[in-house]
Amino acid sequence: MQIKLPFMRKTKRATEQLDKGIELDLHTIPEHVAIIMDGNGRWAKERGLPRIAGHKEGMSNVRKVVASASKHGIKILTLYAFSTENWNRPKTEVEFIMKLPMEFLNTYLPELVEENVQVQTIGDFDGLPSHTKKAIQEAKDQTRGNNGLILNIALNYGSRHEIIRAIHSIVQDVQNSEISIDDINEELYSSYLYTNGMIDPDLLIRTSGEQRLSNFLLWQSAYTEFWFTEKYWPDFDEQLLKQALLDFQNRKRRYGGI
Ligand code: V07
Repeated sequence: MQIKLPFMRKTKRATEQLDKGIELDLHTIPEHVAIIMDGNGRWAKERGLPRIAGHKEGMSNVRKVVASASKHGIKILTLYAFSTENWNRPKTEVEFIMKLPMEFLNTYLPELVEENVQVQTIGDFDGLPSHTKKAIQEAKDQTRGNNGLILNIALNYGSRHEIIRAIHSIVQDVQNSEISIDDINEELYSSYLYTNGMIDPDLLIRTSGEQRLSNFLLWQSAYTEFWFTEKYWPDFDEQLLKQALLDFQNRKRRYGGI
């Protein structure tokens, strides 16, 4: 009979990594990683479960991936949790999803505070149900002073809406003489977006095999590296994140070579 001891498993894992010769370069970790967390419904369907079971599993995975991202020194993790288009889903599914921020924060907020994570959001916050807003506002308030990973949740977010909203504000500020037309440049325009003050994403990951942007961070991803995996979001783990980071670093190395 073979007895598995914890230290043996650890040694084996380290050896496998050494064998492959893969280790992350700590100096070129992407600062801002954005993820389209796709495939929760399909994950559930394959198990004969309702779609909402997939969303719930996806929620638990958010917690794990936040820990992995923080461990690898990522500064901003932007997660596409709910798009402006997602309101078209069945009412019961939307209602379930809108309870997830509350459920996530009831379960994990103390840990996030402990881990120095700061919670932020992008998207149309006013358009959310009041119980959802309340839970998130509480999380923002409790983590305001933290200076570790920024967990940036895209909620009721749509990039074209964000762009139009910015144009409205800019035109208004021109009319009020707060700015002049000549002030309008890329930097000023960026400051009118929800992502004001954040650097653009270095790496964008999409799970579940689709290879589109789906109205996510259109302006901000002008120079972003894209990375796709067939795996569904609930199955996206630290191993895969590491693979994405390694691929990102290899691409950067190649561009730097000439
Ligand atoms: C949502 C789970 C992940 C898969 C995609 C859709 C469903 C976590 C949050 C969350 C976490 C922190 C926070 C606010 C929200 C969340 C929504 C949906 C709307 F401050 N998972 N998750 N929010 N899903």
